[in-house]
Amino acid sequence: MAMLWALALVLAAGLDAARPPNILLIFADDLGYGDLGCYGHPSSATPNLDQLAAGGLRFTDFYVPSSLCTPSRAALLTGRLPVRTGLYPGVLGPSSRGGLPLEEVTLAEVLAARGYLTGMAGKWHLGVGPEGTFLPPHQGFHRFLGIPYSHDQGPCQNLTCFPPATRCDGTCDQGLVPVPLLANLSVEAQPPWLPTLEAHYVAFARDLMAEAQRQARPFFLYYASHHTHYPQFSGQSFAGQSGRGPFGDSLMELDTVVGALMTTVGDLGLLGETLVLFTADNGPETMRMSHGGCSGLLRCGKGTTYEGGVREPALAFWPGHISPGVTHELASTLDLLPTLTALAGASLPNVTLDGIDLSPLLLGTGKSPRKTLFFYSANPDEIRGVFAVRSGKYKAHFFTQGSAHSDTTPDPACHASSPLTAHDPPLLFDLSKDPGENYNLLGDVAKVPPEALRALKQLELLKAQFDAAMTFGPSQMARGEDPALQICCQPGCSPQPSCCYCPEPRPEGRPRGRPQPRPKLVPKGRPQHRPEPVLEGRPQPVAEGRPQSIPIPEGRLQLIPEGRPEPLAEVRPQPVPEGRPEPLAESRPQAVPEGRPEPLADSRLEPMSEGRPELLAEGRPQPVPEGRPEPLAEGRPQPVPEGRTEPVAEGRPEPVPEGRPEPVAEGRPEPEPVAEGWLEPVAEGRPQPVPEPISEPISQTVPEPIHEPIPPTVPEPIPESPGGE
Ligand SMILES: [Ca+2]
Ligand SMILES: [Ca+2]
Repeated sequence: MAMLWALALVLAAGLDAARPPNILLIFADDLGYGDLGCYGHPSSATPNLDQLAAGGLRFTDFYVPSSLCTPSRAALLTGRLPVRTGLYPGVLGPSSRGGLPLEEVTLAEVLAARGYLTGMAGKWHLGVGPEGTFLPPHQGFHRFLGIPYSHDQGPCQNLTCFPPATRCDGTCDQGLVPVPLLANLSVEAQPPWLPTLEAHYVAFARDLMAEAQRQARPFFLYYASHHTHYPQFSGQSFAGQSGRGPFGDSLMELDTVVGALMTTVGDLGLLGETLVLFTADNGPETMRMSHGGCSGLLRCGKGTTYEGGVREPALAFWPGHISPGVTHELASTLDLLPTLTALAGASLPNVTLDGIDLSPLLLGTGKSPRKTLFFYSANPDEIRGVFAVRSGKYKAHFFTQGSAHSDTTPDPACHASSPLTAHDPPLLFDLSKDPGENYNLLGDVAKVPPEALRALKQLELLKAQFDAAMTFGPSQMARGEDPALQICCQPGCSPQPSCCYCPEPRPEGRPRGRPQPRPKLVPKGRPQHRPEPVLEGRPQPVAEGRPQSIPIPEGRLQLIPEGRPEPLAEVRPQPVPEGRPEPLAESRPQAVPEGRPEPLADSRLEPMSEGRPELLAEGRPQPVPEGRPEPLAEGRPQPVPEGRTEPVAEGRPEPVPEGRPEPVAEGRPEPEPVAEGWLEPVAEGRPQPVPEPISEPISQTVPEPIHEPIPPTVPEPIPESPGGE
């Protein structure tokens, strides 16, 4: 034991002197506690995540504070409960006026101030606002490529979710513009081609990591995958391949993305210097039945404060620093900001935090300082306060309410038909004996063990104290909606919203086995993107003097200049005054009744520059890099271009209404995520055991169909969506 302590202290001491670790934070969407192979799912294909679990720390009692997208993401990035930051009730939509208040200090801002190169790929869902004021570039992310909300928050019923031609099934939100793919503050496509979306993100991630290494800076990459939120989608390599239907295919692509990211980290020689975290924003949406996730043995799912809604799979991987194992200590996404701040040697924002520094738990120097967890409903109010409290192994439900998201489970308490119910005395469960919350300890008053009565009193006291001390921030959702805030790739076009349609072309069928020419992202005469790297297991070598990643064509704006390291630990996030309402702009356009779209004010959005729309036109223009495609690593059998956004043709005809076919780009092969061999030996001198090489090369994760693959074209009946959460 003494030796272990000494070792841990050496490691901990070494952290201070060493460069701050790179941080790769992978966040899944609507993924349940029971969905991964390493959490017991019998038919999920998640070899890369399972490998992270085998070589890292796997949490059994890791939570999110809210079981919906927007509030959970706000908590992740701020370390503060969503009721403080105003991200309640429900979630933000494409027309929402509100967003994560800019004065909130995000993890990206904390780490950027420490000198990190910060980037985000994927789903934001913390607001768009007028002129994109709430988007990630305004919250500390140097680079952003993603969709600003859920990918079902736009018409998607005519989109292809699985190649070659399987439509997205079920219902999607109606009456809105197609979901846009944004690069920083510019619209890349509306909608993007979903089957290659994650490949775009991986290419973005590779660029970010390589660029950080070139600049000798640590990176913070927040990879917020759309998987496994409804509607499920994937690239061709996974369609019908998982053996678990569309959900499994989507999850399989997510897992391969993890492998591709880890391969990049490994090939850059950064495995020992990179802390990798994986978790998800809320429990499974069981209303999708087999197309949704699985909370395993836990009760209910998304939208509820039962365990299935708020307990998530979570993995922490950092060879040489985090010992492989399983922990039953309590932890929360709220804790990531203080934990990562400590590990990075950065400064905490001067605000009330709900998170706790868990670095002793991660580094093996102590137990989790977290002893309690408080859970609000999807529609919290100050009168009722927290719905449920966990302290140690006991959890009390003072209020419960079902949710449409958790429909179709065998337990009617999960369903939307289960009304808001006060419990006095509360429902009390011993989660160590009964993680499924099946047996209320107070159900039979005559048989209540004294220990449970003591726990009850403690939990009641915790709730009373917590509710009394909590001050809700003003609700951002209460600011309402303004249809004119919907993003449009052709600002000022008419009629809206149907003219806001600049789809990414559909790739042709992917020829296998021979090199394909890389497609141009923009026509001749326009600023050229560097073609994105291939989504394969091996990153391109980082050549000296390599051009900047993510080139931004002329007219694009980069909010934070790159290419120069930021001063370390000088800039401190400003304190956030709490409880200060954000005043509504008086000049805000009035909301328009639904169904009657109002043309966007011309002054709001910049006119498109050469057919490329921008949301914002201020800041600093980014020079066009001298970028040129990097050569693919030798021996790569097949350079796979990326099927990237084709710009909107000028003078494009009026968009076609529903049922219009998606455009086809000739000869545009589809990127195929491949990840292989990312688990390489850690740098010499690392005391930590290194996980065994993965048994199966992930390049072959296009597996043989397990048993009977479900034809992706056979849709299951999907209930109506409550929409966009
Ligand atoms: Ca979610
Ligand atoms: Ca901020």
